Amino acid sequence: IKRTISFKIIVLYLNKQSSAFFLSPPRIKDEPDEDGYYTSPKEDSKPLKRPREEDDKDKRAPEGDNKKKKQKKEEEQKWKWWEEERYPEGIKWKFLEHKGPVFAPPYEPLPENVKFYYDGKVMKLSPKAEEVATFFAKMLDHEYTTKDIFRKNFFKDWRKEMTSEEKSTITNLSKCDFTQMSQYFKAQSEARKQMSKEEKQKIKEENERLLKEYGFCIMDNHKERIANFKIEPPGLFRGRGNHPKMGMLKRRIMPEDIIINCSKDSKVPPPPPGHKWKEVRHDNKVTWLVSWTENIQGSIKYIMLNPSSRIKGEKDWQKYETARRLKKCVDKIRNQYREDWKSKEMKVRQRAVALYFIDKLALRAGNEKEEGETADTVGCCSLRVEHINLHPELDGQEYMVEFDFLGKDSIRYYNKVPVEKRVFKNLQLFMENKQPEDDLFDRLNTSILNKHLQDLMEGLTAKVFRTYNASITLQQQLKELTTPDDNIPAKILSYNRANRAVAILCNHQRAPPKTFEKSMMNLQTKIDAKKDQLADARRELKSAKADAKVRRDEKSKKTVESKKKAVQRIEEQLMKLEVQATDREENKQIALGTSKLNYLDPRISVAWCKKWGIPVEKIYNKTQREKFAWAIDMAEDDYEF
Ligand SMILES: *[C@@H]1O[C@H](CO)[C@@H](O)[C@H](O)[C@H]1NC(C)=O
Ligand SMILES: *[C@@H]1O[C@H](CO)[C@@H](O)[C@H](O)[C@H]1NC(C)=O
Ligand SMILES: *[C@@H]1O[C@H](CO)[C@@H](O)[C@H](O)[C@H]1NC(C)=O
Ligand SMILES: *[C@@H]1O[C@H](CO)[C@@H](O)[C@H](O)[C@H]1NC(C)=O
Ligand SMILES: CC(=O)N[C@H]1CO[C@H](CO)[C@@H](O)[C@@H]1O
Repeated sequence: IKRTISFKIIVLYLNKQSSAFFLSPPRIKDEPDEDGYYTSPKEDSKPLKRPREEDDKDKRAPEGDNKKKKQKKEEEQKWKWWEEERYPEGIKWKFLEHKGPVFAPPYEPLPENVKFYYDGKVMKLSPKAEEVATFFAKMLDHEYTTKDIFRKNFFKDWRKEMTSEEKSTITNLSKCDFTQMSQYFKAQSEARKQMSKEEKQKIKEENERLLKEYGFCIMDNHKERIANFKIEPPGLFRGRGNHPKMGMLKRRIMPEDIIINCSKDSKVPPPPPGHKWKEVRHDNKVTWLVSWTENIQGSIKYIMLNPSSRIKGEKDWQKYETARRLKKCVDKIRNQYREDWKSKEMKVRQRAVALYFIDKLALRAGNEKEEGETADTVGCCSLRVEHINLHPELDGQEYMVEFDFLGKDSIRYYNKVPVEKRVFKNLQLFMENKQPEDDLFDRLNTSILNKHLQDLMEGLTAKVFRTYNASITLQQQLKELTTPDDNIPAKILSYNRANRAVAILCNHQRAPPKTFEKSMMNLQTKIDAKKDQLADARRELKSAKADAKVRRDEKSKKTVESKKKAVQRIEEQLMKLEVQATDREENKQIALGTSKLNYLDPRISVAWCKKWGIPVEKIYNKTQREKFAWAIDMAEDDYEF
């Protein structure tokens, strides 16, 4: 496909703030690739700082290797923002143009034959009441709809949408019969699964059209992918655990709720016909394009750029640079908190013990609850006396602390760790004369701790300790576990083991996937088949050898050689499958994704790949490669975190 760019109008304009000239974004006539991604055409980016040798090589490449060439071209066309100069602190962009959000499709009333019954009698609901009823009907099989809080909240909000007549009739949720509605939606979802190829294609094309129109913005001179340009449809709020607001109506978001952020000189997206935006602002100190306030928690929601964008990538990169700065001063910080364990001030002692936990156990600071999370989850500062048990001796070790509490996302943290004597004594002191539900660190809160961290190092938070420890642990583990003579599958197993060591450290557990047993069984079937195949191949080799002994001619020698190769090939395949099985078994209850995406400096992994000749595709999937494009391009094989 030849990519054509028609520069319809190229306007130079003066950017007053920086007194620099910028090219206004050219109109790009371009098709997205198979996955709906646009790549920035070469002409669209500033000249690269260091010309890359590969460019010349590519030009000399022989004809015919078209696929490879095309791939190479696309690679080149990706914008290497990391080779460009950064904007001054605080400035996020100079030009921003986008199309605004995609709203949820309007409500489609139910067909006439789908009936709702109240107290055994058919009742035709008004459109608004019907819409909210369908939200409940869609969840009918879920245990949520049996919970009292959920039902109470739903019923209260549903009644607000009813006409006064409906309100006076429908007074008891238990008398409402949503069965037909529920069956109708089940049939619809079944029908979607049975859709013909053509219908599926049509939906795919519509999604691609939306992505093409709304999924990208122009930020400065580049087309960048937007992460979440579709606004969530209305429905019933669930929340985690036993959220007190579960069942409440999550309103439909209208253009009148929407604040648009874009640059003054851009084409402001028009609101849908007959509507107005709440506000249009031009604030280049923020990175969001669209925001609104949701009605359940009153929190602000944003539409932002994809992780592959410059803005997100720079932030990610910076995060790892901060963690590397911690590496340089962590010894000093550790010496300091050790001193503070002896402080005369209780507040200082508590702070020092909390810091020790954050450093040693990668605990969160606390109060880092997910939006709307009201479950009883705690972090370091909010630990209560009931969350720890002190054992002067346990499992043959001295000064053991046993932790048991619910952390972020209600994931249980359970750990038994030996601590230093002074920490143990301090904990005994903090717990004296306290009730189980009292705060362990009563002189401490998250803001005090965070302030202290800032004083120790600029940009330091509890999370930086996590990032630092996760990354340094990965680097150490990779050094320890990689055996130079191993083949690629064995090396990848080592990589995954290193990654698992980190995930365990960060407490990233998961329930074994539902499909686990089945996929393990499938793999075992494959292994058994491979073993049979190997036995056959070995038998054939043996008889070929015997044959060759008798005949002693070239032909039978060749046969022996080829049989030998076949045995080797099957042995390798078998080994690969067995490694895969080991990997999967060890991974049963560990979620690698979170640490891979959020805590591990990707340059460590990339350097490891480069050093051992492992294709980076083996450790990062497409999404991850896009997010870490900066690291994949930058990190050399000798990168040290
Ligand atoms: C609501 O209806 C259910 C089922 O008919 C009944 O058991 C319950 O007593 C009713 N509640 C009230 C408050 O009328
Ligand atoms: C990382 O955390 C582990 C687990 O607590 C700890 O044993 C280790 O010392 C830490 N490593 C570094 C370098 O901070
Ligand atoms: C934390 O404690 C300090 C000092 O006691 C207090 O001023 C501050 O308001 C507290 N912050 C929070 C979030 O509780
Ligand atoms: C890549 O892995 C992440 C988990 O880290 C997953 O959420 C995502 O769907 C995967 N993407 C692709 C394209 O497989
Ligand atoms: C939703 C919202 O108002 N977000 C931000 C918009 O930008 C201003 C600064 O101009 C911030 O203060 C708001 O938080």
